[in-house]
Amino acid sequence: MSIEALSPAAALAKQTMTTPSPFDSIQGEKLTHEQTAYLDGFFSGLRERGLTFGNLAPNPVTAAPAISTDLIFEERVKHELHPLDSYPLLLEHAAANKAPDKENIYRFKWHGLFFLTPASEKFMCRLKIPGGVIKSYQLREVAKVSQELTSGYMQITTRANLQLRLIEPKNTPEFLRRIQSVGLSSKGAGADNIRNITANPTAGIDPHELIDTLPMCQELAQIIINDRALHDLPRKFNIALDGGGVIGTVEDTNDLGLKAIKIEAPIKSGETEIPAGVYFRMKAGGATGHQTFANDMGVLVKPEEAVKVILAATRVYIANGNRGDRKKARLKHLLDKWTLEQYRDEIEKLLGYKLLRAPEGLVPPKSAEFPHSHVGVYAQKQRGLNYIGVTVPVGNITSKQMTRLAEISDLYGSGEVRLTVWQNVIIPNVPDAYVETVKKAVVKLGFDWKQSHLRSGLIACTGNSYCKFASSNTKGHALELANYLEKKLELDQPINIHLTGCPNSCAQHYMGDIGLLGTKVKVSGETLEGYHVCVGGGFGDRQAVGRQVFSGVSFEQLKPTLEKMLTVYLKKRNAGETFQQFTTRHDLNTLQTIFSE
Ligand code: SRM
Ligand code: SF4
Repeated sequence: MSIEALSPAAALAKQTMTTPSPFDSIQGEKLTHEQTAYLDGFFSGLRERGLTFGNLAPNPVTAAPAISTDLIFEERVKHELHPLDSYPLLLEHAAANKAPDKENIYRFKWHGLFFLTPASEKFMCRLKIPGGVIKSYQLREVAKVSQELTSGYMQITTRANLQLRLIEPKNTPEFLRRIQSVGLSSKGAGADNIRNITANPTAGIDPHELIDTLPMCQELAQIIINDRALHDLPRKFNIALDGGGVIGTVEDTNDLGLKAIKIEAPIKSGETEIPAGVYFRMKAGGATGHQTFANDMGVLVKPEEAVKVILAATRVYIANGNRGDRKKARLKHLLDKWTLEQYRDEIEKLLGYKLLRAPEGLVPPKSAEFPHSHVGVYAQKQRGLNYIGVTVPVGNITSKQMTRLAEISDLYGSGEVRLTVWQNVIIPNVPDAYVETVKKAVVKLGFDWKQSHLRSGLIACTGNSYCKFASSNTKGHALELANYLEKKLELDQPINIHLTGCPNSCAQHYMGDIGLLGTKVKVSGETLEGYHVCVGGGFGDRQAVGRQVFSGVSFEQLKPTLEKMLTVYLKKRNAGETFQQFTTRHDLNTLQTIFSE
């Protein structure tokens, strides 16, 4: 009879009834109280199943739950202890205020914590802020935490996110507790995880958008944080959702990028009639550091199935991505091996149904004309309300500035701020009557709401102040360049300048009008910080991988080089021609010649 079939009292009696163990010592050693209790329980269990000790056969020899010796470092570390289970280790490190070893450096990235060695024996924490939407109470607490436990300043990242740094090991539990207490998270912000999901920074307020992508973005983020299987990918994975407004998300640089289009009237795709409405085009395999944009998968995804389809596409990657070679592990590499059709078929197998095929010749959605038209004051779809795009120089923001930003958004907006992938911010929901006040407040803060053709699209990765990969001081150089160029020339069109400190391309230099890739340069026997110079990159409708026009230019030399390039462009361009168009219509030799004359 099973215990469940007994009355509660009888079941309790049976559970507590034990069969004493026949042993009181092992190899002459008297058993301890715990050992006796354990063995009593063991023999009671046998009796319960009608067995005696003599009935027991040794366990068949089975293969250990294979931690293959062939596993590469990262996969082995994940198998030995799932990084999401490493919190007790984090507590241990905190208690001793000690630096993690190589394995735990890797595991702690699942908590968003990056150990900054050799730059510093402290942590940087990357948060996750789906869609870049952050509330004033969150800004305030992050600012306070930054002041009390970190360096006192933060960076807005190229995934519309925040990073704080110089957190001592002993402060990591308090840091995490405090950011979590205001509904923020850093779980899965680094390593083999789905990174911060981006959406249009003007989602829900852009008068031109086809669909508000924020609800999808937030639903997706919520599912991910609650699914352990989505925290063990072969490599990093980027997802972006674009609702088709004027301010994009650079979705084509992501592993998965969805962009909304509108089908005005029913349209035939093979035998199927596709009703009019809004759909997403899905692109896959972007990784600009590998000089690859995402490719269109030829399907139309209905908004109501978008989350499901994205999750299926992610799971197919999880199951099939390369876990043996980190350099060939991105979705892009899987798609180099597979066709896009094969990837689509595998996604459909998981979904259990076929996706709508995009009809041949369906015009792809148009992107924003200029990538940084988000800076300035713009009317929202909600009458009488405006969003104000603000340039934050290379994304650096102090805790004082952040607190004031929270205050401005509370006083004159809706207590919300949007972070952008251009390392800037947008203050939404400002009534007409408050626009002038906000403009003044922003300037007083040390930021600018005025569109600057040079500064609004100036992006720089962390650089060598903290990143071990960096060859140069990208953020510092970016600001110096802007100061220099502003004095020398006046642009009448926006030009994006992206500076990355190494080929990892965190600031996506290949998609800048001008892309600068950090390198070391030897000048008269001296090693200096410098850059390779690319031109003509772009994304969306202007999608192009920049071409390297000069290599190894020292930073001091870079200033007059860029001045010359821009001056030549202003002088020699055709009417209305953008810098990208101008550089694209010349071959590299010609560009080198005219830029050096
Ligand atoms: Fe990145 C690694 C900073 C966006 C490609 N990135 C790093 C590390 C963690 C270096 C490290 O492993 O120690 C950098 C931390 C430095 C620090 O202390 O701040 C770092 N990446 C950044 C950020 C902060 C740059 C910024 O200034 O904004 C961006 C954080 C985004 C976020 O909030 O999640 C950042 N990194 C990107 C992007 C752009 C994007 O994701 O949209 C890319 C290129 C696009 C792409 O998908 O490849 C990017 N980071 C990399 C790579 C190369 C990955 C590859 O497949 O080749 C690495 C190295 C790696 O993963 O092994 C890397
Ligand atoms: Fe560091 Fe290189 Fe990324 Fe810059 S591009 S943050 S140097 S990894």
